[in-house]
Amino acid sequence: MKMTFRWYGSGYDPIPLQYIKQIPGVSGIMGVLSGKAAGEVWTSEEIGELMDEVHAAGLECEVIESVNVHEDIKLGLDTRDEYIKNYCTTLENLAEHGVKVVIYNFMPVFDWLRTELAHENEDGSTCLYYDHAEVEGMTPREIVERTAQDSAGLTLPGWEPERLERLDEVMKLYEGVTKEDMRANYRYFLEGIIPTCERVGIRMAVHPDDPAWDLFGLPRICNKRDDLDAIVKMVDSPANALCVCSGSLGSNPDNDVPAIFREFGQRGRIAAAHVRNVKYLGYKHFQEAPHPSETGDLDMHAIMEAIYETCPDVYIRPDHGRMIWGEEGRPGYPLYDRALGITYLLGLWEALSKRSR
Ligand code: CS2
Ligand code: MN
Repeated sequence: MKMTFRWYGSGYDPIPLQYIKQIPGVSGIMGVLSGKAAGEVWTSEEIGELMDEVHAAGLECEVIESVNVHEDIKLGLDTRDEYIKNYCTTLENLAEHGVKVVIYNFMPVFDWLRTELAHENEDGSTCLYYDHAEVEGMTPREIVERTAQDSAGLTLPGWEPERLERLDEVMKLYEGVTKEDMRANYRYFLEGIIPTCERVGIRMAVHPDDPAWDLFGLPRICNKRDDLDAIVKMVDSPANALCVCSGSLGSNPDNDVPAIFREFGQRGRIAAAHVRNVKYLGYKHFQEAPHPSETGDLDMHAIMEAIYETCPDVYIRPDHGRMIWGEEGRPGYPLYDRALGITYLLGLWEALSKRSR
């Protein structure tokens, strides 16, 4: 297992690499070129600059999160071949610089979605929060505008301005696109990129839909066990793998998160894991909780045990955190609470490893 930390790059992430290096047990970051629009090639030179900076801080960057998939690929438009070609070039360039895993998602239009980015808790901390009843009363544009307003001037993953400029147009393009169509488009994408991955030694790790249910009538096809099963079967290669995210799948109490880790770990199809906790507040209504089991509804010990026993070589990160101790920054991606999460997860890991000896 390698413990990592998501980092958006200088000028995009308020957290200095040196602070990440100071968290005990962190081997590296999950990095990204934040300035890149979906569909653009990441050049070897640009990737090299990121790597030099990260390595100079004494950290590794073996995982990229994310190389975003252009909407035309998800929609199956004629222009997709060009974007798939670019994606392959980016993968080749990343491999040249030692990247082993690329996390991505295949969510239509949005990445993760919340109704509040700074929900106030009694203890004065704030967290990400979601209430479906509220979403049902809003248009996609309204939720996008609210999110942009609440994000402290920083762009959140999946909410890049160039993507959102086209929001109405893209929502229209999705009209009539069924889940079956979406699966066919997904398979086409995988068939286009997995041979390159196999050749250059990269594993693709798809991140599940967050929250784990349908939204605005969009064809979401990655939010339960059977979806993950269908995806890994589309192209049966270890390079076609998963990034299992406990908090995303766990937003839906019908998903048995430890069992999902165990099954796909045993099948050799988990390349990365996001490990965080959620607290259920009602039907399709939750907030993000601190990492320890006792503060939320997921059994974090059972999750870490499933990872330990079935896929001990994965890259892990604590995913999101609350804002505590007066920290200001990118909602969901604070330093302090994610560092606490790491320490807790490493504590579970040490206990698991010593007990099994
Ligand atoms: C992640 C997602 O940090 C996060 O919230 O869980 O944004 C994830 O990085 C993307 O969906 C992967 O493409
Ligand atoms: Mn996640």
